[in-house]
Amino acid sequence: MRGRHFSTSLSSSLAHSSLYLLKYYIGIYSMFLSSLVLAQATHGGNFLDLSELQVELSAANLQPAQQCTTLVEQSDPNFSIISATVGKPNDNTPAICIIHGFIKPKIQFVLKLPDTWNQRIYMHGNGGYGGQSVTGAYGTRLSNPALQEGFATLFTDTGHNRADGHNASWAYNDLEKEVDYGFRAVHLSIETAKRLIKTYYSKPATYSYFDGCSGGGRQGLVAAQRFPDDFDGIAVGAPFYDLAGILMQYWHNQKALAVTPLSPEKVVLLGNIIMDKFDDLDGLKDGVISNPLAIDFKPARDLPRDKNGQQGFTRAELETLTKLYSGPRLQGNAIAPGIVIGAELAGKRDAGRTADKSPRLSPWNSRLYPDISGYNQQLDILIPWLRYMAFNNDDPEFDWTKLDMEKDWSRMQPMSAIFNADNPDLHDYKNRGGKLLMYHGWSDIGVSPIMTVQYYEEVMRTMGSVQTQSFFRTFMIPGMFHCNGGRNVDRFDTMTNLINWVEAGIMPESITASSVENDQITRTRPLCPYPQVARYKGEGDINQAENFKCVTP
Ligand SMILES: [Ca+2]
Repeated sequence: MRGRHFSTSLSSSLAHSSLYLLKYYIGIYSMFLSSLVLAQATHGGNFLDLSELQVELSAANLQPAQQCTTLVEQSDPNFSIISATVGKPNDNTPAICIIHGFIKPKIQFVLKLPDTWNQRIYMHGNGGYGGQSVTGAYGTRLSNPALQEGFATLFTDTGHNRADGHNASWAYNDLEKEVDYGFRAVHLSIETAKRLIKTYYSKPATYSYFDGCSGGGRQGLVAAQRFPDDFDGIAVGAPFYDLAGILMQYWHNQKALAVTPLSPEKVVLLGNIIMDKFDDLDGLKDGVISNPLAIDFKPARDLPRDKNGQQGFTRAELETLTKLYSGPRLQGNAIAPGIVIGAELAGKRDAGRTADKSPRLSPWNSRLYPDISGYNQQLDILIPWLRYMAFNNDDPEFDWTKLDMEKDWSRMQPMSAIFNADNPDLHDYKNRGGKLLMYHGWSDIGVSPIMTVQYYEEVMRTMGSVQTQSFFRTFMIPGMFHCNGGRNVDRFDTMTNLINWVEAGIMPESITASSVENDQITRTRPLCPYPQVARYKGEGDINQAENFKCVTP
């Protein structure tokens, strides 16, 4: 089962890469790039470790109680069924009923109902600013593994179509779309789906699950905070949960780099010095900094000075680096953390831009500073947000270099109430029996892993750490980039662990993750529930999870 699933997803991702490459050459790359980067917002591995599942999914198998096509009669003043058709996505999936639904004002969803249904729902989230087509490859690819196991699957476009305009221009003077993207589309889609499911099978779903990374991680936290009844289990990856905070970090980074840029070679020098100095502080020199929070790094103190910048760093470069690692401040207070240490060097595999022909020296390339084609992900995400989403009054001409933090930070707060998912009070979700499994790569330059830890700490302060860990666990992945890729392991099955937790009461004490290259597993490591970290036992193969144990640092 493992081999079958893996090769299916691998070949489909290869097909995607070639398609994207082709589009790159026909010159629409700026639009496609943002969709590529954001479309990768998922980690690899869901439903790959089903052999470890402690419940038999198919034991609950149920057949439909009525004809698929009759579901078009289900429309009411709030929603409409555009179509209900029978289909079979591929050889591995059961025959399904595909419902294309519409909710006012502009929300679309696709609900897929298998002929042999395991009485569960699986909903996948959206990367970035949402807007992925409900009939497109993105939602299909992410839903198929669950469909194969008999889940009903659900995907929404979040109330707008990203093809209507580059990145966030759909949000121009459009509060309805902003609210739908913010929290309304996922909620109304799952509510409507539950109703349709009850009609189709004459029985409500026993369990519903949400799974998303990046923008999808934000949606998962929104569900737990605002709509605790929507899902029994939620997998949250690298949550983009505080837009203003994260994007002010981007702004701060880009301002510093605009004054004094760093060459790719200089970032490699930086990464090598950091690894030489700090790699073994976690007990193992393996090219991975396991706990960035334990590192005391001060560029001006720890890096070599060189007036000419050949063997070391100029004063101006050190100033830029100090800014990058310390983050934006307002009147002396941090409003977001700095970039994380340990994310300077490229990994064996990199989930960044495949269209980039330049050597991938560092994950900063194309994310923090422009790549060979001039693409800079942080500006690509920051600029449309400032123009169309950050303020009550949109200004399509807003110049990011003219932002005035003293004046503009407070102006961002009303819109943050729509998009943010930072409420640490999860009592309602806990009390209804919900389980939350969060993960984040420690070498994520896109969305700050430090902010994820800060949110989790805030929940523990609010609800008590023992209480929190009984329903909400966070797994930090050393060396992993944004949602996947990186210098260490990045393949793990959150869904199997989540289902075991929700349905069999088995709390995830650790999750075995692996690194896969050319279809071969080259490394396994345990992921540990925060604040625990995986520590090498001192002997045995460092590429085998069994030679590590979870300890409290
Ligand atoms: Ca290490």
